[in-house]
Amino acid sequence: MKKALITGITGQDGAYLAELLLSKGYEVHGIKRRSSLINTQRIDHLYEDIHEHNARFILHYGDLSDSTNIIRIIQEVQPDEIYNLGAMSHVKVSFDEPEYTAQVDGIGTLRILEAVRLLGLTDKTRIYQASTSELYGLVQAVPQSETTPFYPRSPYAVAKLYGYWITVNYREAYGMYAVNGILFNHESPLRGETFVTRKITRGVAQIALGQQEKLYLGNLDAQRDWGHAKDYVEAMWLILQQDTPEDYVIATGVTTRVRDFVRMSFEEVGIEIEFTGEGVDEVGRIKACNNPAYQVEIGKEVVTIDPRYFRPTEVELLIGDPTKSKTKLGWEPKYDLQALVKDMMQADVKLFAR
Ligand code: NDP
Ligand code: GDR
Repeated sequence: MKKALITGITGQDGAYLAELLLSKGYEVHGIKRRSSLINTQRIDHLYEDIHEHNARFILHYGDLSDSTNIIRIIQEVQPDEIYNLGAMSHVKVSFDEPEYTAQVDGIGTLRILEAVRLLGLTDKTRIYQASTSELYGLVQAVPQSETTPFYPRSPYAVAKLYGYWITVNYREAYGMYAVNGILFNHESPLRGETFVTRKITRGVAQIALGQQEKLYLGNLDAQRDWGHAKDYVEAMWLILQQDTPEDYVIATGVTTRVRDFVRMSFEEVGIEIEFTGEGVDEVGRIKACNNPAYQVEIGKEVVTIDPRYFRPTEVELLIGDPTKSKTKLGWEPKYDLQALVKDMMQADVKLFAR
């Protein structure tokens, strides 16, 4: 039985990846942080009592800022595959916590690589590093591929740049199977509540149900290449199953503005929205409602710009070129944006209707 170790198992991707690997027959180990409240909601359905024989889902307390802890867990588990998904993953928050972000997202990656090397596991353990389209930052060329130059625009992206290159360096220096998946934005009903897509689908569901007045957002012009996390964890696994270790872009190749994601989310519940005004004065109002289940007021302002959500330096346009992953990995996403919005909206309407 293959053993996988996932850092960031309590996060969106960790939860979907754990589910996928369990379905493939892996023994799955995950690193979770100690917190004052239970933080395992996304993986509770996978939990198995460790007192039972043959439990295939095992959690370990740990933190990417603690080398000794990382070394001990890797030594104990002796994993065939490590998926390093743990990170302070919020771009805006990284401007408030730049040093911590560097420690965890940058040096944390080094801690994993170095632990595998020190423990003599370089021939056994394959390592996946969760790299990001945020590396491209300020647009150099589109669509962005494995050969597009990087220009990171946040402490998060700069820390991930270190993670990217130290992974490449350990591969080249020590012959390790250590690879980067350069994943573009991927979302799901499990997405953290403060990322823009989930903030929108939660807000729209609550506005439709009469539980919230309006949605405050930042830059509506930003363009993102959004896919579904379920599809993207399949790609992570494929990236570690190849004969030669290489880095891959994972994306849909389609980009959409934040404003249009808002529009599509309202449409999903039968509400038409109209945007007027410019810059910080732009607002979104309800134009029509074709769903008798919702008593919304036509003309009501439901989207307002709040500059507090602007970033000191923004990434305006991301659109990935998935040619290499399609041809070499045979990877194709099953969800398009419409199907993603539908999945998220249905889940949030259900959540708030309860
Ligand atoms: P989440 O924010 O949902 O999950 C992050 C995970 O990392 C959580 O389990 C979190 O634990 C854990 N974590 C945070 N800090 C530490 C730490 N100091 N030590 C150990 N674990 C820690 O992110 P996603 O699941 O969306 O993303 C997974 C990875 O992929 C991240 O590295 C992210 O940067 C990267 N990525 C994500 C993309 C996306 O669109 N989702 C695109 C490209 C890259 P806790 O639950 O306790 O907070
Ligand atoms: P991103 O995701 O920064 O791309 O990083 P996020 O959803 O936070 O922002 C996407 C775009 O939407 C704009 N935006 C807002 N963003 C948030 N969070 N809240 C708002 O109210 C809001 N209004 C507009 C942002 O300015 C931005 O342009 C995500 C994370 O998962 C990273 O970890 C990952 O590496 C990248 O995706 C790929």
